[in-house]
Amino acid sequence: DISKSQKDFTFNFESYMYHKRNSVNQALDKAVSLKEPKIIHEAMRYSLLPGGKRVCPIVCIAACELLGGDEATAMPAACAAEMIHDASLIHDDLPCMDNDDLRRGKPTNHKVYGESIAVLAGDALVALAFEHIANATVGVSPDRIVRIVSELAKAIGSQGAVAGQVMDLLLTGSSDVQLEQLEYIHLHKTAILAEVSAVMGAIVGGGSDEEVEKLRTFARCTGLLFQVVDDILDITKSSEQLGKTAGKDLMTGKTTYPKLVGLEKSREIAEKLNREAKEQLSHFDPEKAAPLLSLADYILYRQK
Ligand code: GRG
Repeated sequence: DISKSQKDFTFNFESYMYHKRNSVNQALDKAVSLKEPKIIHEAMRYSLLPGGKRVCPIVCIAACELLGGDEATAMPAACAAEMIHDASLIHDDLPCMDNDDLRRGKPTNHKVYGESIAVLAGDALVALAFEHIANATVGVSPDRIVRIVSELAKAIGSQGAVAGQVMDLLLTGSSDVQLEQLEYIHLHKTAILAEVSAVMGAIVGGGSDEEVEKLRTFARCTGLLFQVVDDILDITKSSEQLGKTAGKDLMTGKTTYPKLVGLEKSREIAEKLNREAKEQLSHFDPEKAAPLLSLADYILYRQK
């Protein structure tokens, strides 16, 4: 059927992302209004809006829609994922962590509001994420809501993002990081939020246990892929800029995939992760799976 296959190929990923990003931004604006005390809500809104790419919330919505749910059902969980993402960025930028001055092209939260407010803004965003899921999710059974609260809490705690961050801190400066350790850090620090976003979307979308696990694996592979491609771009971009073969990471001492296994093997790993991710969706209607399939390709082929 030519018209159907043409439709598959003409799925407009850029336009899909643009429209979903706008919906997410509107929902976040409403979810965090300027209440008293003003300064803390200002600090929360400063990091939340207008924000970054919104990949995690879009993954959450796309997973829900893939299983027949609608955007509104997934929106509170999608916003919660972004609140957690931004809280972790605020904390990660603090002087006691990465000590960064800039984030998304503007001064970091603590540069504007001071360290105490920045710590509290992160804490308040984490708390709000759970409050928002509990209060704003409509048309989902209580047992499914409890499941997503549990999934999200586990994903950010000492078995999840905190574990990834701790391992990263412990291994920073070490010249002997193994591939398994690097993968552990990326899976826990970075991939986990994409993973739980997909899982939450699948659960509120009414997915079976099997469907939820397929989406979990899809997002875990895609999240790790994001990091492998980041490492590859780091090295290829800086060698272009410097006209040398040594990438930026080689000078800063950061452990990366190309440094551990070489550029060619890193590309192979990236392609394998992309295939593994897409395989998870092979039993779904390709038209309905188009947003997530395109996302996995976009992450593999991105040039910046
Ligand atoms: C849950 C508050 C809390 C803390 C957990 C601080 C910490 C412990 C974890 C840090 C996790 C961290 C900073 C991971 C980096 C994630 C990452 C790849 C950020 C960049 O994501 P993009 O490119 O950014 O999606 P935009 O700006 O587009 O949103």
